[in-house]
Amino acid sequence: TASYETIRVERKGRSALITLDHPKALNALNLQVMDEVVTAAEALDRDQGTGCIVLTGSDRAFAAGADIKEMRPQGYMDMYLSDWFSAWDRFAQVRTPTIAAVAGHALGGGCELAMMCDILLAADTAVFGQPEIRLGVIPGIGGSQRLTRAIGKAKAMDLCLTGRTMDADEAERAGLVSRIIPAADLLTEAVTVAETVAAMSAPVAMMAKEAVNRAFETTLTEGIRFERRLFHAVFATADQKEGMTAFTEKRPPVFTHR
Ligand code: CO8
Repeated sequence: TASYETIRVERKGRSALITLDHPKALNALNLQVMDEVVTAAEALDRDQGTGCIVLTGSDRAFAAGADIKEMRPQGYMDMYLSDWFSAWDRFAQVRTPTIAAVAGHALGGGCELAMMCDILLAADTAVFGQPEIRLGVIPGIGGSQRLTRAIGKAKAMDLCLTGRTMDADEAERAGLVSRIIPAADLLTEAVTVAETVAAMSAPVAMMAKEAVNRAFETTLTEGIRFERRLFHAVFATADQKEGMTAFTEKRPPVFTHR
């Protein structure tokens, strides 16, 4: 596998773990981190042996935002011509299901990166926020859009305009995270969830992900039509036959992932 300087990549059966490992700046997301995370995630996505990807940070920080020191001297033309941070869109385009396992700070770009993942698991130590306004800027990796879709206008405005943070409990109540896990168990639990997802039919899991994500892009009528087309399509898979046969034979299914 490729060698990375700011992340670690491990395989565990059909699931994979990407750990942000840039502790000096609390995993601040600079251009190198972006490049490495996107490269690693796309490589795992291309590998049909990968059924789920977990993205995590350290106990102290998932990521404390985009790298402020790297951004500080940039001008508009630098940002515009390099299309600063646009490569993160490629992480969001990964078709394999992704899980963010968040402990500690998930601020600014860190919160935005966690929100790009399909399942967001929070340690009880997790802290979320879009504090960019305190730096004289606004969210730039999708925060104003994904946070608003996830938790609604009231809290999204509150967080983006005051820069205040919210703890794991508030994040769960608001619907940003699906589960809160004691910090000591976060990674074990995240890997268990990943293994559960990775044991499903890979194409069917991709279709489920695609169908849910469509809800954010389209009308209800079109979304339901999209879902129905995919639903019909799963009947072309060996895994549909296996799943339904295993049920009637009262045994666990063994998916071949196609
Ligand atoms: N960027 C660069 N360095 C950082 C960042 C960051 N986002 N966050 C922390 N660090 C560094 C600190 O500077 C410090 O370095 P040093 O030891 O060299 O001084 C080290 O990490 C440890 O941090 P602290 O000493 O501050 O640790 P504390 O535990 O006291 O505080 C906090 C932790 C509360 C997380 C604090 O570090 C903090 O407030 N960090 C900044 C959080 C923030 O504002 N994040 C938003 C960044 S802006 C952003 O994400 C915008 C994205 C949009 C860009 C769009 C472009 C198109």
